[in-house]
Amino acid sequence: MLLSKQTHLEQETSTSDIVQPRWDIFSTVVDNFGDIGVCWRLARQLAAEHGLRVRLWTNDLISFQKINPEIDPCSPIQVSQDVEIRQWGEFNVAVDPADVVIEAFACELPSNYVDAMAKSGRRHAWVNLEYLSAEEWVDSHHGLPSPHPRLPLIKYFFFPGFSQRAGGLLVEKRWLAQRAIFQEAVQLRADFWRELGIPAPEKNEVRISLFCYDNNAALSLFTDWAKGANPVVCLIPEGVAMTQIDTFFGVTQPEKGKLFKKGNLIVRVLPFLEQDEYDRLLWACDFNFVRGEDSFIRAQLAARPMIWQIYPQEAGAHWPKLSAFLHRYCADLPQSTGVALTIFFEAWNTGGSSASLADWESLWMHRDALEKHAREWANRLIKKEDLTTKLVNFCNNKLK
Ligand code: TRH
Repeated sequence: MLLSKQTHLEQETSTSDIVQPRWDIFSTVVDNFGDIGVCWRLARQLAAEHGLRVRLWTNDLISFQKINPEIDPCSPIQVSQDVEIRQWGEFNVAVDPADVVIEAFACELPSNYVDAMAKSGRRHAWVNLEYLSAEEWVDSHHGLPSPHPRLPLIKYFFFPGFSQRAGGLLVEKRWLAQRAIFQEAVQLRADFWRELGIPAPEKNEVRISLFCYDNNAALSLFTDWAKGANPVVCLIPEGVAMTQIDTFFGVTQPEKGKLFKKGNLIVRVLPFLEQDEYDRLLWACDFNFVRGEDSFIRAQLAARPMIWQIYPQEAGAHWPKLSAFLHRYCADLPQSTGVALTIFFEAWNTGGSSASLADWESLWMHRDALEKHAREWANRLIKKEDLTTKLVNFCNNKLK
């Protein structure tokens, strides 16, 4: 796509390069959409808010296309939203390395690219962008160097996080202003629902988005919502909670566009949305279930109450991360609300396998406190220095 722009973006030395370092971001899709989701957000923000020239290397254009429909999966070099996108294969990274090199989530750079960095005769800021964690150890590990065992290169660890000392969170300034306007303007929200082909919320309805890993706790949630006092409309991206929709509604293959109803619950299966549209969905709903890393942060910035399903790791390594987040998030909640939220988070993350089930009514009775807290929490996050700004400053310092 737009190959003609490629020449403009080819990374040759020019006068502007002296003041504006060039960036390469490498991302591999292990599973799901979080890796490319985070890297795409970062790349766009670097280009849009910092005016930087960015190449984003990915091994999986098909997953990328799901969150950015502009992507042509057959095109190894293309430009989208001022970011040059390159397909990352063994053979095509024999390029002049950029000044700043981001290795996202320890994806391991191609050895010929690393050799080229060592031989370039220029300084490089080489950073491993780590997964997000709310744990305290992140503060002392953020920014640590790791000298290359063979070559005269140093890689630095950059840890996103919630504290002042950590690497911050991805917060897009251009987006924040739009979120505030969107949430104030009835007409904008009505237009959004119309474009999605969904009626605007009815009085007393609770509108909920649900993005999770395969999670049997969704069954008890569906049961609660179907029996509940208020109508619930639950919006689920295609491919998510399929087994639970099948089991609860007795359907096979719930496809996008389909609607299922039982008692006071309506479930609608949505197409996978473009990333910005998904952000809007989070802004528009009363409550969001999210997962992984990127939707987790988007839900917090949406200033709406949310439940997070953390990416499950072997030997339960994810539980301390979940507790560390809850410890921060619940610190300023009224005690009874914090307890109810913690119980729900834990039940949701055991996937219905523990004795306690995700009990919606016990959580939703705290609606007012949860909503107030969600607004305050979002404002607090927004006031902090964002990840992209911190990363730019960090890398500029390493280039000096
Ligand atoms: O897809 P995920 O489960 O990604 C995970 C996590 O990042 C996890 O930490 C990592 O180890 C694993 O991937 C490999 O959830 P996450 O992080 O929320 O990423 C989803 C992305 O998809 C996010 O950028 C939002 C985007 N998205 C859309 O663009 N449209 C949609 O309709 C939906 C539901 C999501």
